Amino acid sequence: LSRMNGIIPALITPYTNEGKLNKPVTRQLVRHLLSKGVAGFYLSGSTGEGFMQSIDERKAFLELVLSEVKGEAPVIAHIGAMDTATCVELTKHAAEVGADAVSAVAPFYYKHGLEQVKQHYLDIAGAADIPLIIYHFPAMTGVNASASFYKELAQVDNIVGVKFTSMNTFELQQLISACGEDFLVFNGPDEACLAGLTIGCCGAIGSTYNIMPGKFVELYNAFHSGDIAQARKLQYEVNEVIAELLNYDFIAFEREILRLQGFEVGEPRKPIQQLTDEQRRKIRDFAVKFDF
Ligand code: HMN
Repeated sequence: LSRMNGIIPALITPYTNEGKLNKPVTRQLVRHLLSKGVAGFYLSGSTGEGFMQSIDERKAFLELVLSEVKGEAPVIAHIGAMDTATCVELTKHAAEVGADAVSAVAPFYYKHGLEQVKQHYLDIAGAADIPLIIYHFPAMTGVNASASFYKELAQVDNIVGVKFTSMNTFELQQLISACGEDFLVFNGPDEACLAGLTIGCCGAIGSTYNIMPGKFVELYNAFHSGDIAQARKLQYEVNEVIAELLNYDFIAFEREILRLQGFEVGEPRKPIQQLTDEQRRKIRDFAVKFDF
């Protein structure tokens, strides 16, 4: 599991012009990211548009990525869904096909109590013999679980970590402190990657590692070699891009940057923003000024 320490892109799902999974471009993107030194892949999360895909597509995409990665880096399948049964089905599948871990957001839309949320995670953890990384994303799920909630779940054998997508660094620190050294806590907001590492995250899972993998791997390495000045410089640099990204839907922006980098990953699924020609021009003009 320590293989998961490092920078892990929440992989964009490449589509064809017809909106189907794009196999050759997926292979091309995966190889490229591996060559940049990423520590793994996180599939079908927010960035991967997992919630806008059928169960069969999520399974097929996982199998596709595994067949290209061939054990060179860990592959984490986000199996989160509104209902427990879907999560259980996807977890069993992920274990069968050899994913390294699964991950799940809290069940969303309906307002469940924390007892129900806990049971949901216990059901997923019990579905198969595969590590589970809980995905903490209170802004989207409305589930505001605290350090003590995760401390309890961390006692379960195959619940191995949390991906923490929130800017609340105090809550992050409390979570790491409560769950202990062996528990894997991944930083969620890429714009605060260095902050997360400083607080004690073992790595980071995020969307902009698709478009700036090299910079973030360098940042991670600089941090670990004690060169904080260099790590900070890199964080400031990537944040210029993230500040621009925030003018758009992040998925639409990243797909466009990937296209400019030579990866024809296709359009995001509606209702995600479809860029106008004017917006594409603006992004292109921005991108030429920046060395990805
Ligand atoms: C995922 O599940 O796809 C991502 O890992 C989620 C990730 O934490 C992203 N968070 C959000 O989109 C809210 C970040 O990578 C984010 O896109 C980035 O920090 C830019 O704001």
